[in-house]
Amino acid sequence: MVKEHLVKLRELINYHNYRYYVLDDPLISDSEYDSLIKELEVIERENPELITPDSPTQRVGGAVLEGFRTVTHSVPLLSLGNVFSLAELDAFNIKVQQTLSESVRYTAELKIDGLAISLLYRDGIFIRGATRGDGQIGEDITTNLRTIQSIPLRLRKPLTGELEVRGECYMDKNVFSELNELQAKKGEKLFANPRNAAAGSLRQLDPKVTAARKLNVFMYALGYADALLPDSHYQTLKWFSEYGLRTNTKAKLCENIDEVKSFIEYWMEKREDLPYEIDGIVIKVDSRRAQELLGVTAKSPRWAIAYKFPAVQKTTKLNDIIVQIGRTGTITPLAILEPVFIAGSKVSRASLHNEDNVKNKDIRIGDTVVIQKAGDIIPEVVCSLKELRTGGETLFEMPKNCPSCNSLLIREEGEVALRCISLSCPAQLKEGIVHFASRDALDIEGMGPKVVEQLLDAGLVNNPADIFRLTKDDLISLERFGEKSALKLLGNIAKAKDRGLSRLLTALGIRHVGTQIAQLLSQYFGSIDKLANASEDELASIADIGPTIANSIAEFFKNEKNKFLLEELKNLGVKCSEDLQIKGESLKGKVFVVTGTLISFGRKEAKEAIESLGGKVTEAVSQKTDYLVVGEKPGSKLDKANELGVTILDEDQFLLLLTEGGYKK
Ligand code: 3BA
Repeated sequence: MVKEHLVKLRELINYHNYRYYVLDDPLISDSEYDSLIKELEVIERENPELITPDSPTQRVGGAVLEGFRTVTHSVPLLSLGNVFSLAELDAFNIKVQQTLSESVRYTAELKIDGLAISLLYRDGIFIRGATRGDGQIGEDITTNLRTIQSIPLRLRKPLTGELEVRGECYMDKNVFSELNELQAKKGEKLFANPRNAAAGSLRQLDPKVTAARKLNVFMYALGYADALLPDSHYQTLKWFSEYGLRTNTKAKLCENIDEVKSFIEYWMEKREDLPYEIDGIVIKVDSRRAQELLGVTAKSPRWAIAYKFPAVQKTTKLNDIIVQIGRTGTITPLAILEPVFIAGSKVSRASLHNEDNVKNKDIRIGDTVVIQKAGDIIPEVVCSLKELRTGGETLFEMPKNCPSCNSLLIREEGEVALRCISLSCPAQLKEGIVHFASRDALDIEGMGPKVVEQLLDAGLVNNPADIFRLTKDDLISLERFGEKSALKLLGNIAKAKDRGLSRLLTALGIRHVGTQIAQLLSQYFGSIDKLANASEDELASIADIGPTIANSIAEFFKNEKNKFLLEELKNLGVKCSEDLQIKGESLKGKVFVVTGTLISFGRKEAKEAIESLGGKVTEAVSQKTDYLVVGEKPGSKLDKANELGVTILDEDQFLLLLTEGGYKK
């Protein structure tokens, strides 16, 4: 009785889910839908034995993962060739026509700017979802994909055997804007575009986070099916939809290449009106039989091509030009714009690169300017439209003094940029601290530009060391901080103490020392004291370190203020050395996986030993694995390694490899 009702209720919910997410044509209101879910939850709570994994209540699992396993795609996901002009598209069409010697129909589809995914169904139940990865091997992101409402946990029609479908996972433009507003409020890093936001959301180890990100999917390709599907790709898309898989309804079956071109031109105009970003149009030979005749090249099918749209440009008014002060005091001009939406995000600032660029392009305050956004790149001003000038425009001049600390700006010999060389410039301090806490440096989550500004304004932080003196009460005194968020940030600050020398060196922001040089110095010296005591000559004698870097490092450690800062950091318990000193390079570039119990090593020790000789240790066996080290009671990794032909080492052989490389315990 209860069971029958449950089955009916689930069917009803699935049906309305389908109406809403797949057909985009809901029959009931959100609150009616919510009350159905509530009812289901109540019945399941009272009858837990009746809960099934494909129940609509089972989308968000409880457990947080430690990492993602790898998945070998049974049919590789190919890549797509690109064309950038209609002429190139003609060339593609001619080649296709020649091979087929019959008229061809094409399906033209919007090219969604997201991430390719694969969904696997067995007997109609969703059993595994994966990223594309390199096309051969991807990551198992089943738990995250289950949280996406437009992915059915059970197909709408019975289907025996396996079905693997591919598509794109993406984030709607409005969801993206909301997410970034939230990130800004929390002082966390902003995503550059919806694509990055979707990627970041899929990579979450906690499925609850993914669930909150409201991702969406469109399915557009068949990977593998035991069942017989239509020969036409266009009909296959219809078939997907009937089975409950969401497809993009804008796809069009074109009788010839001219219809394809009209489709392209139409969507080039209208792309801004779509709720999601597209970066082109995908053109596919419609008949699967014809597709098979055409075949594939090394990595992409001969029967499909992507027509890529050019970078999006828009015009807007340039209201002002301000200057930005970088962490090292460089001054760069920045355009303040009348806000415009480009490809899903609001643009109100754009880079002008440097003073010479402003002069050469004759860009004036009050001009109407063309701005451009291409992929991941920050928006930039392309040019100004001189014919639209009214006469009220004003020329921009670089300031003589620093807008933050008022000290005289200087232009160093051989450099294009002006610089503020004051040691007590607040703007530089802010950028310096933001950098100190940033992801590649000490990686203090929750300490983005907004929070740093609050801390500086409140006088709680005057140098990087002050971060480690912050108390719960300090943080609670700030706007938007509660007990919980304060404790969380303090926890993150505590974690930052142990990041090790290499990250600390990056964080210090020594001129010309980025993450790579920092790593190199950290491996060479092992502790900050040894580095601080090295002479300029010694530094310059290290491979990859030239005289400019050597000089900059030496100067940094001579500076009294810096010496004091390092002393303070040390006293506050910040780790100034690197545990993992590379003792050799015999395993450089080699990838290891360890399985089973080793007698002479703990897991962690084995990992450190491998890393000390330049090797890398990963969790799962893949085609990238060079060695599988096998202890007692090995797991399924051994089978996998055998399957892939990975070299297998027993403990003796492993020890020999280490000692030959110069490893001593
Ligand atoms: N159709 C991306 N590849 C696509 C199946 C082929 C294909 C795409 C597509 C190879 C989109 C390359 C990665 C991949 C599944 C391989 C689309 C889109 N068709 N509509 C022809 O909208 N981004 N991407 N994905 N297999």
